Amino acid sequence: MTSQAVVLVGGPDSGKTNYLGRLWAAVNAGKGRLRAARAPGDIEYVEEILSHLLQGGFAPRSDKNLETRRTNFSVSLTLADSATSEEIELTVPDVLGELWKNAVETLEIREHWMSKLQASTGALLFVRIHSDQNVAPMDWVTAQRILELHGDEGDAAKIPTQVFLCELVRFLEHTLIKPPPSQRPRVAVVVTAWDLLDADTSAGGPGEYLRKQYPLFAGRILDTERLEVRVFGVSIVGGDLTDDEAFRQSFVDGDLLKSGYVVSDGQGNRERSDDITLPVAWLVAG
Ligand SMILES: Nc1nc2c(ncn2[C@@H]2O[C@H](COP(=O)(O)OP(=O)(O)O)[C@@H](O)[C@H]2O)c(=O)[nH]1
Ligand SMILES: [Mg+2]
Repeated sequence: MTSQAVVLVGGPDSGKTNYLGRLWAAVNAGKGRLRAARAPGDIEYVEEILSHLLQGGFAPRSDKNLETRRTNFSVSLTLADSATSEEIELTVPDVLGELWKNAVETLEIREHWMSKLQASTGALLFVRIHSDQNVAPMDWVTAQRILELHGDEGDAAKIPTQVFLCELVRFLEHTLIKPPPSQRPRVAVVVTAWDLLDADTSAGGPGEYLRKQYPLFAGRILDTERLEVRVFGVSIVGGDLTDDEAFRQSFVDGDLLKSGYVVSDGQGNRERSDDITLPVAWLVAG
């Protein structure tokens, strides 16, 4: 048995925790491409996230119990259609998005997480639609005005989201290890809260969404020669539990395992699947 480790990276509020909870529901039920090889050591953590979803709400970022948890969550997974019994270890460092934010802002990453990254062959990189933590790049005039008002502090000091994402790609380029025999490490860019998009934008697909919203980042992931990158759009339950009461009600009355979907840019047209494990399955399928 060999084992591969993949990590979850992304800024605060990018959808990591909620995706993990939904992913756990799917791998535990064993219906998707990826299945749990056995129960994780720290099952309470994912069960707690899941219980929020089952009660009809996203796991809140303000939940101190979840956010201050310092466990290094990991679960062993296997591929349903694989002939071998190869196990894949999914590792979630710290779960605190602030870690990645600090790493980019200070160009420093704690030794412990550095070694986690250096032991991983792939990563899920999260970016969320309509997050209030997203920072748009400023045009020159606005930047100038903010500088006049606030000096070096305030919004002018914030790193635009797409610059942040490019920096994370750079981290991954320099740390992820090649999976055997000699392929490039894979990075699945997961665009979360896909359900929040209007029909037109959604129809364009996740690649097109990134090109419009974060052109610098979209170009960066096309250019990289060290990584193999694929973009996915994900809605963990298929709608918005926060602001859409009608959806929330129908979701609570329905089946969590039948909710949610993944979109990806296929061969010329868009592919949609109800298997929420797909981005991780693609990472490890090799
Ligand atoms: N509409 C919608 N919102 C989502 C989805 N996934 C996450 N969110 C929102 O994103 C917020 C942050 O998610 P969280 O998992 O806490 O992000 P983290 O800080 O990266 O762990 C949640 O509170 C939800 O409001 C989704 O699939 N659909
Ligand atoms: Mg979180």
